[in-house]
Amino acid sequence: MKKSLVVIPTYNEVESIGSLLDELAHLDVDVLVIDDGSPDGTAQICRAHGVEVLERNGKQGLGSAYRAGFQIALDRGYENIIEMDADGSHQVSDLVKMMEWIGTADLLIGSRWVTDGKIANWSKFRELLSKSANRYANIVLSLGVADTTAGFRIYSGALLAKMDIQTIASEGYCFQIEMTRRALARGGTIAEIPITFIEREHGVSKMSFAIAFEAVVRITAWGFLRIFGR
Ligand SMILES: Nc1nc2c(ncn2[C@@H]2O[C@H](COP(=O)(O)OP(=O)(O)OP(=O)(O)O)[C@@H](O)[C@H]2O)c(=O)[nH]1
Ligand SMILES: [Mg+2]
Repeated sequence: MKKSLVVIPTYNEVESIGSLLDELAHLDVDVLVIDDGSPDGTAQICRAHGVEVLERNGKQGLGSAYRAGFQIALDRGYENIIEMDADGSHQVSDLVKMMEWIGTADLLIGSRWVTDGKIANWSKFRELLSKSANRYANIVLSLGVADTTAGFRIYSGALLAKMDIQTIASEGYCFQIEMTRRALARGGTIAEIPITFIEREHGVSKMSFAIAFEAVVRITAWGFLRIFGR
């Protein structure tokens, strides 16, 4: 067993998963794919690459996929737990840079919205949506993190073990914001490392109105709880 586990949630990523796994094979990491019964055969591709797949019945959401994958990582005692998308948005070359910072903070975030962070292929609308969500979360929750919705991260096992991940309720990209809050609440330190985020060229986005709506509702509710105490 290696020290680091890369947890990759997948739903219909047959066009991009193979090349990602090929690149990860050069790194000193184990890989675990959480596939929600992708009808396109994503899981078969992973197994053909010799990669372990947790296959679940039907699409159960990103949050639930990460909870399942993180629990396995903790049970096995990995020192570093890495999360990464399978759609080509997160690059292995950036992961290599992020891994150089292991040990300097409990949570390393591959960030689009710090100096030298970049985005490619994104519509102005998606850029505005992401920036607005981050700005709103920071105003309401004072997180002090430029990219709280980022899904490209390295958690130390020690921090993740303290985070009671099974009680994280969010399902969409709000999951990332809730995990950021929880990390800070448990005394975790956070550092952001600039990455180049490339919007998917293949496959279908799972971003939806429901996912954005969940974030607005939850952030607002957490903001009220902060102001009125709990
Ligand atoms: N296991 C599992 N994986 C999921 C689910 N929803 C999305 N994913 C995966 O999570 C990663 C991020 O999902 P994306 O569709 O890229 O979502 P996004 O990054 O917010 O939106 P786009 O990049 O615009 O498509 C990808 O690897 C998806 O395949 C799900 O319900 N279950
Ligand atoms: Mg994506």
